[in-house]
Amino acid sequence: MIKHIKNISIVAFILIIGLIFTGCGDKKPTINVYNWGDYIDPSVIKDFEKEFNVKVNYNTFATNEDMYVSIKKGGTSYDVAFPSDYMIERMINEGMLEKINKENIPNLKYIEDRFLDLEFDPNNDYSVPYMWGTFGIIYNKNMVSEKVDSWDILWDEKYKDQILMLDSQRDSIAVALKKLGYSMNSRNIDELEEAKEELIKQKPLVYAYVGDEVKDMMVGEEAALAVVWSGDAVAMIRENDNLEYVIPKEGSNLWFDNMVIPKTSKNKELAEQFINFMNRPEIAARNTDYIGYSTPNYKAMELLPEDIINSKVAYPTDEEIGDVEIFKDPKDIIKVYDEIWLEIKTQR
Ligand code: N2P
Repeated sequence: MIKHIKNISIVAFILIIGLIFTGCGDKKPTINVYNWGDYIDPSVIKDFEKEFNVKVNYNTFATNEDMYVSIKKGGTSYDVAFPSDYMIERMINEGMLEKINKENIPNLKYIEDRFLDLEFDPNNDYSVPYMWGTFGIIYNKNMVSEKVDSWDILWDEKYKDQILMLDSQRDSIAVALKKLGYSMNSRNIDELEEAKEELIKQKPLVYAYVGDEVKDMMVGEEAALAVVWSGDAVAMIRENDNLEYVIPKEGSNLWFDNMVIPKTSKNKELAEQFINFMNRPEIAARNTDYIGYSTPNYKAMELLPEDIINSKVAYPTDEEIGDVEIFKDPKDIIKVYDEIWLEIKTQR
């Protein structure tokens, strides 16, 4: 009996050592990808791994600021990240990004011209378009009876505890600035101070400051009004047709999320292959269909169903989009933003 147990332990030992060794011997190249939550069709990652015989280590973030801090700290050596316009500008200025070799991104030819050579990266030396959109108010038609066309409604006492705000400093401060009639790129300390006071005044009405959970909450009718990014609005309206998305008349934000290669990358070639893959029309169409956001890839548009390409939320005309601003890097006044947000979040 004792001998038998001994034999079993030896076999187990050999098996464990064998497993450890096959694990170590698995020398598949790995790429570290850092993207927003709910911002890709997961099967696309699987397909990339299969086709290129690599492993994708995929992590997510909730705001540009969170992503910036993680990359700056440098814990994980990210190969591809998905920042927005103003954050790309900041990362370029701080020398955090690798130049992209466009010869390795032939699928750039599928990107509509209006998404290329934008101010934050004038020659697309550092970034390749992924998705774009606006932000606005989504509301439940059964819970809000009046016309929704102004940011003011988010300060209406009647909707106490029925309002969701984005847990994102740049976006929420922009909402307050626009409500006050100021530019969302204001560098005027008095205006920023006023925006802070507005958000402090609003806080008792706010049910929660949210990220991706906003979708379940609005679809589940837990709140009446929320500030959301347009693509999330598309996804929510698909699930609950009591919901409607509005770009308020005071104006809003037009944003662009592009793919970049941080200087931390240890596998630039694979990073470029990933970026190119994401702009293969069939892949871009699958991501777009899955997440609801707007693609800058015109060839992918041809593969999408009618209800998506005709969506006024995802693809508004110039008239429908109204008076929008693109965020700029706040540069030295970023400290003011950080302080304002901290003060709002720590208010009781
Ligand atoms: C989706 C993230 C949207 C990014 N969860 C908006 N820039």
